[in-house]
Amino acid sequence: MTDQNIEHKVAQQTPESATQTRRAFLKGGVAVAGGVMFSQAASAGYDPKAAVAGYEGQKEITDPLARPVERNKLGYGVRTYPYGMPSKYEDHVQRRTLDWLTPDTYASITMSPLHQLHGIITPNGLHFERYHGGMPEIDPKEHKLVIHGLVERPLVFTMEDLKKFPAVSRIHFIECPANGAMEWKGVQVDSVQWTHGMMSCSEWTGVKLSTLLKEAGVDPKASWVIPEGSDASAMSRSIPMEIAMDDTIVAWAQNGEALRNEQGYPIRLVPPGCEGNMWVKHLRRLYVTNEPLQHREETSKYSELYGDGSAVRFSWVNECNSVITYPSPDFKMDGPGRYVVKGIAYSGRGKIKNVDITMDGGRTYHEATLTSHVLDKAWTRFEYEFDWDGSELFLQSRATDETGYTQPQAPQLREKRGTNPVYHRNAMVTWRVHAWNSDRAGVIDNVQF
Ligand SMILES: Nc1nc2c(c(=O)[nH]1)N[C@H]1C(S)=C(S)[C@@H](COP(=O)(O)O)O[C@H]1N2
Ligand SMILES: [Mo]
Repeated sequence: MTDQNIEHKVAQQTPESATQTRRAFLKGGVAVAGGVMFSQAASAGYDPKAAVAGYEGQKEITDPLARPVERNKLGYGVRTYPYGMPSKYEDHVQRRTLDWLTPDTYASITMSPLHQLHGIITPNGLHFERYHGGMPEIDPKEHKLVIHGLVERPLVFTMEDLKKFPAVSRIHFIECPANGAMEWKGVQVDSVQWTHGMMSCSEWTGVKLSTLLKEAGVDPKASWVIPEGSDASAMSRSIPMEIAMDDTIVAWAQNGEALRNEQGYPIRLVPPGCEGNMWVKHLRRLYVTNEPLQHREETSKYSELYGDGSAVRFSWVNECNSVITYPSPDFKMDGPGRYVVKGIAYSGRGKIKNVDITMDGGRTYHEATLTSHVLDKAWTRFEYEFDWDGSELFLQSRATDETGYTQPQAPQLREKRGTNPVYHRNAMVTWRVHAWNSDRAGVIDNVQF
């Protein structure tokens, strides 16, 4: 039996609907980009000699089985680069900053390119970054962590001491509660990197804070732990003892290597599910006390004003949220056909239970498939397949977490919070896909109801 016969047989056995689905996915790529089909020779069977001959006579390779150009010379000796970097063809994938967001370059907010990420782990070089007073560079040999205040035994740990304790490795997202803050009053930005890029997700390795606190012996009167960083901002927050004693980690590693400097080398606090500002970097001390911080910084910065004039002094947990990363405003639809909606869902209160997709701005919903591990307080990937008929869409995702909480529509959240808050904007965002027959065919905009 020749190869052609086999192909013929397979085609006959494949149900019509399955073949159509497969073709529909590729339609855009092959037809629009003028993709190359197998030549007669190639599909009849692979002949290496013919392929080489074909290559040598040609400037442009049209035969996908032709000998690759790379085979004509030796490659690089990889040992020249003891620390690997992404392919040079990926250098458009970068974390980025909006210059007008901070008054100077010491205060910085650099956001993760969510529309270019895959899976649930953020590569260390693409982790978002937030500093209030510039990044220090700390020698781990000199660095010490102090636990003091209401404890039986105040303790000082070197990095070596810390690493002698039993460690845990956990995958958790970190989100600045100001993620999305630019969008309270209306649409301001046109990329998911700007609407949601103040978050990332990593595997963090370190010792549980409860292990260290037990070592120091916490006074039963103590109800707060106040961490402080070594950098110019002396970053600190009031952390309730329950959070400190629960799943909080003092981490020295991120995705298998030492913390990046931007992430708080040599140690940072990791209080899973909590606001990014509690994840104190370059951690130098933990003050155990029965009173929360009194200084103006915390109450003026992190307290929340509500629309009705009331205020919440403390908030710790980031609510359930989600966003569609594809299709999103960095992309353009390439004609009617089959598409896969892709996105990220997460909750500071536990696991994601389900994600629903709407194409008509919330009139009808369809359940998405969760396509990654579903972990506690971690990014969870979802996908939803659909056939685009070319009509206008209002795409949104709506996540529900294991507590049963569902993220709100923007008007619902605005009713509760007004339009002046900064933090905890977890409303659904809307990507408007312009109709294929309109003058902005397939363009995708960030819009709001
Ligand atoms: N020492 C120190 N820790 C800090 C900060 C800081 O400026 N200094 N910024 C906080 C804020 S506001 C956020 S959102 C997170 C950001 O963590 P990342 O830079 O690792 O993404 O770090 C927190 N920890
Ligand atoms: Mo933050």
